Amino acid sequence: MSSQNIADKASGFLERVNDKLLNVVAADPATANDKERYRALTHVAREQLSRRWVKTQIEDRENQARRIYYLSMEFLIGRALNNALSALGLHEQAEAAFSEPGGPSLADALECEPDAALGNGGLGRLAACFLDSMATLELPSWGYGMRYEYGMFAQSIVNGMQVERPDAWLTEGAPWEFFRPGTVYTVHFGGTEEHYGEWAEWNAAESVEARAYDYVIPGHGTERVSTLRLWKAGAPAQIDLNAFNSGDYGRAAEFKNRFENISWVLYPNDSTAAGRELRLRQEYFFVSASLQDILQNHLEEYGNLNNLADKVAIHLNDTHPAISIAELMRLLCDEHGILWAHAWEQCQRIFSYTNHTLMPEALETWPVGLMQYLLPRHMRIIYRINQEFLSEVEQRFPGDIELIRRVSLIDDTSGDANNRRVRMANLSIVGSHRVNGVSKLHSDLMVQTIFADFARLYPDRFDNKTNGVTPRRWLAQANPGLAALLDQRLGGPGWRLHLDRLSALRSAADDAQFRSDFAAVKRANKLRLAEYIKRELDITLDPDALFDVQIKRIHEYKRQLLNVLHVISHYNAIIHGIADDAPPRCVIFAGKAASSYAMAKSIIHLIHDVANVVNNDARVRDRLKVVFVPNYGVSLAEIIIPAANLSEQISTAGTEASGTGNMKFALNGALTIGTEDGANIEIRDQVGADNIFIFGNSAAQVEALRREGYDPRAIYQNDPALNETLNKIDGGYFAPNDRKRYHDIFNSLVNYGDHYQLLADFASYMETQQRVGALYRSSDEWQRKAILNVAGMGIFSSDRTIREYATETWDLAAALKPE
Ligand code: T68
Repeated sequence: MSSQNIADKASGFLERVNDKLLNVVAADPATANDKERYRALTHVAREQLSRRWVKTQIEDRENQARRIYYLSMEFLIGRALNNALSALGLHEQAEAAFSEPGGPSLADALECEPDAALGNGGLGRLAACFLDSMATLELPSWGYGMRYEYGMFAQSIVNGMQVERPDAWLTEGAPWEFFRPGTVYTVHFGGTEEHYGEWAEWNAAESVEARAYDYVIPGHGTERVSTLRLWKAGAPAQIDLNAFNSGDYGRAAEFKNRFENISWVLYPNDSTAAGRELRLRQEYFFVSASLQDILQNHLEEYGNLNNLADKVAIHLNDTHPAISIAELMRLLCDEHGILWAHAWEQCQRIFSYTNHTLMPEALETWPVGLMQYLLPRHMRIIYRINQEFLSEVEQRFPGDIELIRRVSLIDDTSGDANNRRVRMANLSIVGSHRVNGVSKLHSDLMVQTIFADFARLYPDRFDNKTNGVTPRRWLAQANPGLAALLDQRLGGPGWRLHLDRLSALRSAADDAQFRSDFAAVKRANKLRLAEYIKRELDITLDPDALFDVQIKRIHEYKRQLLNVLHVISHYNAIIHGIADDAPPRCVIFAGKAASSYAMAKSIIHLIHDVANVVNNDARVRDRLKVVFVPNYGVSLAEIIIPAANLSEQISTAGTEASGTGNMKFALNGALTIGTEDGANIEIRDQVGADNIFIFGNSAAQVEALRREGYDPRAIYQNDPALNETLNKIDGGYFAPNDRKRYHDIFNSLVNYGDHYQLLADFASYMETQQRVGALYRSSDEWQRKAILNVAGMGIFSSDRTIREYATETWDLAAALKPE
């Protein structure tokens, strides 16, 4: 665009913002503050998105489009405004409109938006990246989820310890929402069911209203948009008027809360099943509302449900929405009079399911008693599905009682009839036509371990869909410096929609000028992060130091503790004068621990105690700094990732299903130090083994050690560096006033079996970190490898992942335009 053209557009844009300030926000454009400007900007974008939304809906109806409905308890969206401006092609003019020196800036307005943190971690963020890609690829697509009043808790650190605060993200209004007053469904709980042959009647004890709130998801490079429909729970309109009329407002309020609490708060557990009644209520609530909505729209369009499976694909993001399978059967049979066999056939054609973890504690099961009490009709439906399924198994494998026990939808292995549980993964597999894992390794292990029996029964049902991330948010928006450099080098902005074009960068790795430009971008990003850390934590970082970053949920399997062991050993080496060749290093952590996860919280505490000692030891000077950045979330990741030199992906091999942070870092030119786990392996395949630091035992070796027995104490005793490090932790070196503070951590490693095998990988990790340091010193070689990492990341676009789902899982190939 010519500069005159931009100036014209900028002044037109400013007029629109000022108009919204005056007419919607009720603020004087001359004196408006950043928050008001943020709201006005939102309204400018919202208006255009709203028009696009209406047009998209009309098109889809006219075309009688087959649609994909993505059901997820979590959507970790982050902020929306910057993304909306980019998608609408308004970003440049918005920046120009607020470019007057000393005047308000676009960046300051953008900062006013709270993150929509309706998710825990990778699973929720993946759902958000998928929405972006589905819209961008112009798939007729809807996301369905929960409109939590409180999202992922906000994390503060007090005396080195995590403190959780509620995330009241809606208190200042929700300018993005489109409330749909006409879209309300009733969701029932409890009561009894009665049977009449093929049909049954459910006499529920309670009813809750589900009210729809829509978020428009803009596609990039297209005028089509998608919808994320979130449900809020409300008391039925006829609230307990008796209590109200008699002035007993306390009772009336209690009554109201009993209904509304369903959508109050996101459960902050990742990787463990919550197991609470309220959680099951949440799951059923959002599933029932979503399926009712899907059926109602289908009926409006076609007048009957005969072609439902031709027009509707529903994806289950993990088992959290798995009760969908029973609910769809209930709706089809009981509410719409369809015969069981036909309904079941449609069901299996409609559903598909993604598994995100192999860890047994995350596999969802519900007590039969609870299910019976809350969802009696569904329990009966699950029994019938199970009966038919097991009789098929019995026919194919006569007499294999153990097989029947293992694959049954009901777990009664405890021997106690009161302890029977519904296995939601088994229900999901039986009710779906496709089941996938999220990286090659994970999908292989999935069919070899947790789902081995099902893979034998239904070999064609299982496949792999390696995760991806949206390059719009994770490169174009988070790293404008690198984006501009890529635009130059790759001949325009097309890589945003065709990420495989990054491969053309391979030749740029050998171009000294490009290497130096690339390094300058990284340095500017590091300065930006250093300024943030100075402002928030008053810690000074040297922008030329190696920025070594591990940001993700705090979990034992992710092994932040292994990183800490390296930090302490490196600190020891500095003090002993045997690390003089190592470059200055800043080790940066961020992440939240589930509120009830004591070990994870202790690891956060330890990081702070270690930081305190290391950062204040005069002998260390600037050669090592340790930082824990509080309140990790999408927006913080957008600042940290572009500034990283080294990406820590060090989970015990076989435990991290995929990882997506690993992709974001490499895409932004960080080198990875990682295990042979999840998508790390596929990243190595793409960037080349010379350009990534892989260390430690493979999944097979980890498994062999578990089987054959493993002696962490011997490793502790025989490795002097490790010995010194662990003794410091155990001896109270980092907690002089509370010397026993980390005794449990020490014990978990040395005396209680070291379940995640940190000590087994320690030596290999240390040696590899030394090679990292040495390479960082030869700066040019480092830059070359960093560029080759970016060049190799083409296939990790979530556009590629969604194309695979569309063709192999959702039968939506016809809706895809050629690449
Ligand atoms: C993550 N899972 C995987 N779970 O850990 C990660 N769990 O390897 C993978 O890349 C990512 O999913 C996307 O596939 C999670 O994030 C949860 O957040 C979660 C939430 C509730 C209950 C269980």
